[in-house]
Amino acid sequence: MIRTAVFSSATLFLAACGGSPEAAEETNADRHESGMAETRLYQPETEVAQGEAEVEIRASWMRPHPQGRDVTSAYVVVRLASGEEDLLTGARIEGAERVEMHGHTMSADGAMRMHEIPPQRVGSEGPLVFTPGGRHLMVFGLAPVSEGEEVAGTLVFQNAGDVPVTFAVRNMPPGMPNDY
Ligand SMILES: [Cu+2]
Repeated sequence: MIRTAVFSSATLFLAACGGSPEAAEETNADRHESGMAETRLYQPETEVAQGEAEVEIRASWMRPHPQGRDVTSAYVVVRLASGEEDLLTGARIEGAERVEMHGHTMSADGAMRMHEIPPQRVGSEGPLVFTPGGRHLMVFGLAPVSEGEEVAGTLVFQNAGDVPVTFAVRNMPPGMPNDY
């Protein structure tokens, strides 16, 4: 029994992280749950020092809406360009009702679920990555977008303030590693 459980967990994890075009973000969009026993894969609530900071935004893109849905996901990579550290506190997207920062966790039974995550730190140790199967921006109430369009938005940082971002609508992630 134990072997079976471990195997299914590993399979689910790979499925969620394998860059499948039908990423779990969209198909599970209605299944936001919280308060369950889970493995925490993302930074907990954190605080960063007040100060000057500049950030660099790369690889910002958004998936076309799944047919008949008004929820989609967007991704971005944030690097600290100067300063000690910063905190991404939220995001806005033009025309969207709201944007939430989400992550996935694996529950005790091996199921991957997504949930809202707290503000995320970016420091000099490496980029803060939003990517399929991991952190993502959940975009609610935006009129459907299609491959090739661009959508304007804003990332909100504690130290760097409001930083404009353009999300390219595309089915596949931008190439790696150059875009990161
Ligand atoms: Cu989500």
